[in-house]
Amino acid sequence: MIRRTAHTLLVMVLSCWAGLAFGEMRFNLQDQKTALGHTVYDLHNAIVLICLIIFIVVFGAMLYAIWKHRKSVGHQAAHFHENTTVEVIWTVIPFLILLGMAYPATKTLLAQRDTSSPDLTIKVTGYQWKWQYEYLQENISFFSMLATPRAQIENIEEKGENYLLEVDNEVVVPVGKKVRILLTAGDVLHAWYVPALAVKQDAIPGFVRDTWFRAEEPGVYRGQCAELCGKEHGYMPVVVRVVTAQEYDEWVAQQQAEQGTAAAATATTDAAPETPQAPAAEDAGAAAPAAAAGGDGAEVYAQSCGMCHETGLAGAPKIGDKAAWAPRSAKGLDVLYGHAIGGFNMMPPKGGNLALSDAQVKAAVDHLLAQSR
Ligand code: HEC
Ligand SMILES: [Cu+2]
Repeated sequence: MIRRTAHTLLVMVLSCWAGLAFGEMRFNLQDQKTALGHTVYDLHNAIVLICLIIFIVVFGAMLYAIWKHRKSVGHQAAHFHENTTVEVIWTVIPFLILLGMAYPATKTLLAQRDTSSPDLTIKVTGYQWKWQYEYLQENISFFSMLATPRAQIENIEEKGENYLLEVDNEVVVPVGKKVRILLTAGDVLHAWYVPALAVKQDAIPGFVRDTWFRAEEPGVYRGQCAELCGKEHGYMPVVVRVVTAQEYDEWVAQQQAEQGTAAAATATTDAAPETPQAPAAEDAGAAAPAAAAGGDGAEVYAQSCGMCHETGLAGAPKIGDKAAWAPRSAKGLDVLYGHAIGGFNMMPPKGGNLALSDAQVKAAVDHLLAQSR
C-alpha cells in the first residue's frame, strides 16, 4: 500500500516536472503594461516575500524547538503559564507587519479606484456570452465575440496560438490615454479582466461599476470573463488592442463610417430614436450651440452625462422623460445641483468627470431639465 502510494506520488511529481519543463516556465503575474500594473506587481511580490519570510521564521523556530527539546535527549517539559513579554511581542510584531502591508495596499487600491478625468470612456456590457462595447463620445458600438473556431474547441483542428483568447471585434484604445471603463451586465454577473493592464472588475446587472487603465505601449492584451457566468463562461474573452493616437483616430473614423454614425458623434447616441425631441435640438446645437438653451450645458451633458441619462443606464432618469423628471425637479434646483455635483446613489459625483467645474455641471443640469419639461 505504502509502496503503491509512493509510486503514484513519484509519477505525479515527475509528470508535473515534465509539464513545467516543457511549458513556459512562468510562476508570476503577466508582464504589466500600465504604471499602476507595475505597482500591483511589485506589491504582490513584496507581500509574497513577507509571507515567505514569516513562514521560514515561524516554521524554523518550531522545527528547531521540536528537534532541540526532543524526548530522546532527555528533555523535560517546562511548566509555565502566561508570559506577558512574549504575549506583547507576538501581538505587536504582527500588528506592525499588517500595518506595513496595509499602507501600500490601500494606496494602490485607491489609485485603482480613481477613475476621474478620463480621456476616453467606454461602456462595457457583459452578456451570456459576449461583450458589448460602446464608445460614448465617439458614438461607436459593437459586440465582441469569441473567434476561435468550433473545430479547435472540439479537437478536430489543431489549437491556434490564441486559443479561446481571440475575438471578432477587438476593443481599440489609444496608447498613453486614460481609458475609463463603465461596466454593467445585461443578464448575470460577469467580470472584465485584462491581466496585463491590471484591470479586473465585476459587471453587475443594474449597477454601473467603473475602472480604468492607461496603457504604456501599443500591443494586443488578452483577458477573459472572470466571473462564472454560465455554460460558455470560458468562451467570452476580452481583447484590447492598444494603438497610437493616429491609428486610433483612423479606426474611429472608419468605425463611424461603417456604422453610419456621423462626426457629430458627441451630440447624438444610438438611443436617439427613443427620445424623439432630443436629436433635432442637438443636431442644430452641434453646429451653432448658441441656439440651444445652454450651449455649453448641452456639450457637457453629451460628454459626461449622456452615457447614463440618454439610455437610462443603471436607473438614471432619461433625458426627455417628463414623468421621471417632474418629481425630481420638484426637489428644487439647488438640491439637483447638489446631487449632480456631489453624487446621489448610483449617480457618481459630476457624472464621474471630476475635471468639470461646478458651473459646467450646473449648466448640464439646466440642459437636462430644459429637455425634460
Ligand atoms: C454613471 C451614470 C451616470 C452619469 C454619468 C450621470 N448620471 Fe445623473 N444620475 C444617474 C442615476 C442612476 C440617477 C438616479 C439616482 C437616484 O435617483 O437614485 C441620476 C440622477 C441625476 C439627477 C437627479 C438627482 C435627484 O436628486 O433626483 C440629476 C440632476 C443628474 N443625475 C444630473 C447629471 C449630470 C448633470 C450629469 C453629468 C455631469 C450626470 N447626471 C451624469 C446616473 C448618472
Ligand atoms: Cu461572463
